[in-house]
Parts: sequence; structure tokens; C-alpha cells
Amino acid sequence: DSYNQPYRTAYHFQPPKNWINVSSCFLSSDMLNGHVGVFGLADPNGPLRYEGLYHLFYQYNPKGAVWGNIVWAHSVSKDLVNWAPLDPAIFPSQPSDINGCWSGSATLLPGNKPAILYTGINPKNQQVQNLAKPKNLSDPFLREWVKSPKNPLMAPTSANEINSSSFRDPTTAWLGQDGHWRVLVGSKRRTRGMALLYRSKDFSDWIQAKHPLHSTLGSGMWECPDFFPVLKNGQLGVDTSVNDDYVRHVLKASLDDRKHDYYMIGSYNAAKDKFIPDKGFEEFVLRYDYGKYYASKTFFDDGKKRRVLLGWVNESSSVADDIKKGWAIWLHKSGKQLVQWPVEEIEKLRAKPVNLPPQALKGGKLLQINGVTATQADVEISFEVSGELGKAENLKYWTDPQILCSTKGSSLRSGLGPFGLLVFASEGLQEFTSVFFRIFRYQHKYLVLFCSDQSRSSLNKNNDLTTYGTFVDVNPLQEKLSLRTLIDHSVVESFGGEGRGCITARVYPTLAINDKAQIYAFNNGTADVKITRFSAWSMKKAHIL
Ligand code: DQQ
Repeated sequence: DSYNQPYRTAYHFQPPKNWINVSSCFLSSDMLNGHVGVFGLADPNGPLRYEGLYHLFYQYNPKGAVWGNIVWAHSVSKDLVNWAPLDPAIFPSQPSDINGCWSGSATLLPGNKPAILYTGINPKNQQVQNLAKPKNLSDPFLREWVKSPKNPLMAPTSANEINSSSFRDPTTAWLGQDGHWRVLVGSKRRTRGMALLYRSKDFSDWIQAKHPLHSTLGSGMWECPDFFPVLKNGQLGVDTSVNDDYVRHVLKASLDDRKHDYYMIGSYNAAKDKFIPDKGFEEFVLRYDYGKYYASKTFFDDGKKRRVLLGWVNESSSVADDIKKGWAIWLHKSGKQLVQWPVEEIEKLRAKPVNLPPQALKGGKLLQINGVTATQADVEISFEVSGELGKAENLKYWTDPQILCSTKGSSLRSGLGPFGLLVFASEGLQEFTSVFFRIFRYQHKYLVLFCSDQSRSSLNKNNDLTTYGTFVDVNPLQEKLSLRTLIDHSVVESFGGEGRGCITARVYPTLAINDKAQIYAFNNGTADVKITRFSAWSMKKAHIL
């Protein structure tokens, strides 16, 4: 069946029923005409681990192509890789959510009791916040959820000046030293985006705090805020309520105006209930992913003591939305950014390793990788360039990295780069997606540009072919430049500099599909580079239906 459905992911979670829509869409000519609309949203909601099982809920329209009637679809997993679908967990049934059950989060209350706060759309189409709890805690699948008869627990009133169409997506709550719960709700006033703060003693009566936890002028509506501690040192995660000398705090917002997930690093002043961004982080500049990625959410996995990030990649054509694989997330030792890496469980899918010995990749050279299923693979490659840095191109003015990536592309030669991978490449290279580095000298330092170039990915020019890019904070004098790319039929998910730069793209090649796709390492720079490590695996299919 995968032969007729070349873009269906094999190990990135996708809503099962959505596929029915997608395959019928494939049979129509709509696809050739570009976008045909949204088939169902897929914000991940309320991820949690309960009794050893991972639960993932997500925004879903069971009626397919029409907007509306949004419910929380529900899947469970033992390993974040293989998923089993259950019936929708939360669906419109009360006045406070009769027009839709929008995004929200789960919190584990004392005694390991899950609770979900979510946004409901009421009969006046206002956004309000509701509570639901499992009907039966002895059911590890948490199939049935009971809504509080007191819903809504938070609502716009004439007194609180909350705009009823900008009041949504409650976070996981955290417990203060005073024994009171806190939760954030995304909002805005004019162009000032903000995270409204509410407090509660019993998780049922919520009182709005005088001040938001944080706000920034000009950022617009904050959707799906997330607020969590990360250890100053190390990769382990900590519970959302931890606030001590060993942690920093991350505030993330999905900016509706920019359609990307941005974050700040700073500290949480518990006495004032305020987030104080670190110097240089007063604006939203850092992103989890510099490609397609939105409405993500983290949760603390107390089994493996890690913080896991889930988000969704929307379509670049008329194909259905796609929920990502979980990433582990932690603070880089520089303290200046987060690091993301695929959860280790995904490595269970690796099969048939292909390893290459260290070797030079001469300027202008293309190296074909044989023996890997090129549409379903995990590729790791590292480059050493330290001896050739004298040849790096001079960058006179600081330029937006995405613009640098798209104007220079993967074929324009410079001294040092572009070098990296060509994936979903067709024979004769009429189609390919390139993921690569370019090194610049800028103000007596080296800047490493990391790009994912989709401009040549498909002969079907109705797809979104935007090129993405970011600088990665790697010093090429001292470090190797590493790249890991997860390839999954229409997903190209790349991690540069050991997860310091992440770019996810969706591509829909017309020729480079099934066994016609190929993978290459390439160096289009004039200087030679050294491949110090190359390992690739064909990936087994996960159970996601
Ligand atoms: N999607 C949900 C909202 C959220 C938005 C509605 C983000 O709750 O703000 O489906 O994609």
C-alpha cells in the first residue's frame, strides 16, 4: 500500500482516519491545483505518561474536510514510537465546549491523578477554560473523561477585559511553595502577546492574577504557551513545578502572527509570579525548529526522567497534517539555547546499517549512498573543516540566515560549503532536497549556516518550496559539524550541531519516490572537507494505525 501512498509517513505519527481523506484527495485532481484546505488540525494536546503508558491527544476534526466540531482524538503508546488509537477522549457535550474542544494540557495532581484543562468554545463562540478528569483511574488507557459540572472555570467577563477570541490553550499547571496551583492561558491585548496567570487551591476555583506571567509588545496572540524548568547542567528533565538554584525556565509561545514556535530562557521569580528573560532574550528570537513546526508542547516523562517535546508539522501541499515524533529537550551547556534530539526509542527502528570509513569529500564531489531505503532512513554524518577555514567566505553584513540559505542555495559554490546531504534525489537530479552547511567568516569569527533547501524538491511547483535556514552555534575550529537527518516519505527532519539547530521540512517529490529515491553526500564548495563519520540505517515501519 505504501507504493500508492508515497508520502504517508512510516514512523512519524499521523492521525489514522485523516488518511482516508488524504487518499481520496490523492485520487482527485485537487492536489495538482495546490491547497485544498485543512483536513483536521493536529495540535498535540495534553501529552502525559500514566502507569507506564504515554498518552497523546490531538486536535482533530472527525468530520474530515469541514472546519468545526473539534475534539480531542486519543492515542496511547509504550515507547513514543508505536501508537494505538482510542476513541476521542474529549468532545463537545456541555454549553462550555459545545462549539469545540480546543487545545490544552494535562497536569498530574497529587496521588498521580491526571487532570486536563482545555479551551472550550461556548454558544456565544467565546473561548473559556474547562476541566476534565478520568472517570476511572484504574483504566490505564484513560478512555473516559468526566467534565467538571462547574465548567467553565475561567471565562472572559466584563470586569477582566479579556478578549473572548484571544483566550486559549491552558498550560500544564505547576504547584507553588504556597501549595497553590498556577496555570497560564495564551492571550493578547492589541498587539501585546501575553501569558495570563491563574491560581487555584483546589484546581477547580481559579482566580486570575493581577499581572500576566509575562508579555511582550508586538508579538501578537500567544497560542499554546508552555512554561517549564530545565536543568542548568545536564540533559535530564525535571517536573514542571521545580524551581530551585539548579534550573532555568523556558517560556515558549506559538506566535499566531508568525506561525512559529519561539522561546525565551530566563528565571521564574516565584514571589512575584513573573518570568524574567535573560539579557538578550527580551524578544522572541530563538525557535525550536526553523522549518515547519507549530503548537508544540512538552511534558515531563518521570519514567525516563526527561522532558519530551511534541509538535506538529503541517502540510506543504494538500496532504494531511502530521504529528511529529517526540524529541527530548534540554538546556545547552552554554545556557544560551535549548538542544533537541529524537527520543532514543526511535533507534529501535534502525535496521541494515551502512557505515562508511572516514574519507575526504573533494570540492564539487557527489557521493552516492547505497544500501539504504532512501525514503525511510536515519542518516548521521560529520564533517571536519578546521584545516580549510582560511577559505571561508567573508560575510560583510549580518544577514538573515533563511535569506542567505535561499539566495545562495545548494549549488552556488563558496570557499567552504555548501556541503551536506541530498535526500529524495531522483536519478539525474531533476528533484532533490538538500540539507547542508556553509561557513562564513564574520567579524573575526566563524558563522556556521545550516540550511534545508526545498526549492528543487518537487517538479510539482504548487507545493510550498520555501527554503529554511538558521545559524548554529558551533565553532568549526574546535568541533566537527554533525548532521542527523530523519527521512520519512515526505518528512525531512534535520538536526545540526548535535541538536543545536533543527529544521523540519515537508516535501512531495514526483520522481524521487519509492525505490526511485536516492541519497547522496555532497560538497559543492571549492575546498575539500573530511567526512569523519557516516552511518545510515533503513528505518522499520512503526505501528501508527
Ligand atoms: N489550534 C487550536 C487552538 C490553538 C490553535 C484550535 C493553534 O486552541 O490556539 O484547534 O494551532
